[in-house]
Amino acid sequence: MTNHGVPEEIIEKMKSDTMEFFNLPLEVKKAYGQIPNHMEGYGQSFVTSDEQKLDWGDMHFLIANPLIARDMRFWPKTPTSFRETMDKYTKELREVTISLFGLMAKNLGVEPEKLTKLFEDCIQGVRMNYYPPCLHADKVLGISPHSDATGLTLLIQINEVQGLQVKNNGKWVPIKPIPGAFIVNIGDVLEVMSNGIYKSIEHRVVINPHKERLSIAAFHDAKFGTIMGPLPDLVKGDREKYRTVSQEDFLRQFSTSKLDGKSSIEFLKI
Ligand SMILES: O=C(O)CCC(=O)C(=O)O
Repeated sequence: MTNHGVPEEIIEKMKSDTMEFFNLPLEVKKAYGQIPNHMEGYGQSFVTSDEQKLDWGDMHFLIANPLIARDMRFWPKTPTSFRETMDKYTKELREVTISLFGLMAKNLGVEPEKLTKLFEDCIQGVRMNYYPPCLHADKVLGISPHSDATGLTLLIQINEVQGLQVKNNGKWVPIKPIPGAFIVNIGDVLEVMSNGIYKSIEHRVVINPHKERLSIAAFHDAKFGTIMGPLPDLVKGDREKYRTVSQEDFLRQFSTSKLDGKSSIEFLKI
């Protein structure tokens, strides 16, 4: 997505502060490390067993919205501008996302508010990803195949190293970053709400043998307390194709499982 209206200096500052954070010594980053039974912080996610082959990357995950859900223990103080940068960046992205939901609702033939009201004051999480180079790049993945347990994800690459791939008709297709553009991924929540009209996209990250890669993914989920199921206005005469669950349960199940393609949403299909 180009022409999104997010000021370039805000995007560039977010990129440079993230890069600076990952460049800090390990001991400093570990001060913001994950703690048991918690999704946020620096480390690895989706680890369910000691035998599991880990993805080839470090991540730092933060909840940016609602403001009351921010846990500042995990928000880096170095670089000193990080917290302010993250605050500005995520506010801009929430606005873009609401516009997108409004347009998508129109596209689905319903009033914009039918979708936008669910995503006002949305749950917004941000995952910053650092993928080091690996000489045995063909033996590892930066992130295993998955679809996002979210409504919409807005993704940027920090540097120009290609690595993201999406699955199209059973084949992995590389996504070439366009400078200044966001990659917009449809997530499982939107697939369920639209009763399968919009499909979440399965994606993965491959590793470069010689160059590091960095990216920032911002996930936008419906507000706390939302019941996640096909929207009645969209089902109309059709049958409901997905079960209805609480969004919190869905997120918990996703974040405590190993990444495995679109398995989380398969589980909801009727
Ligand atoms: O690094 C990327 O391009 C994708 C990141 C991603 O899929 C994620 O953080 O869930």
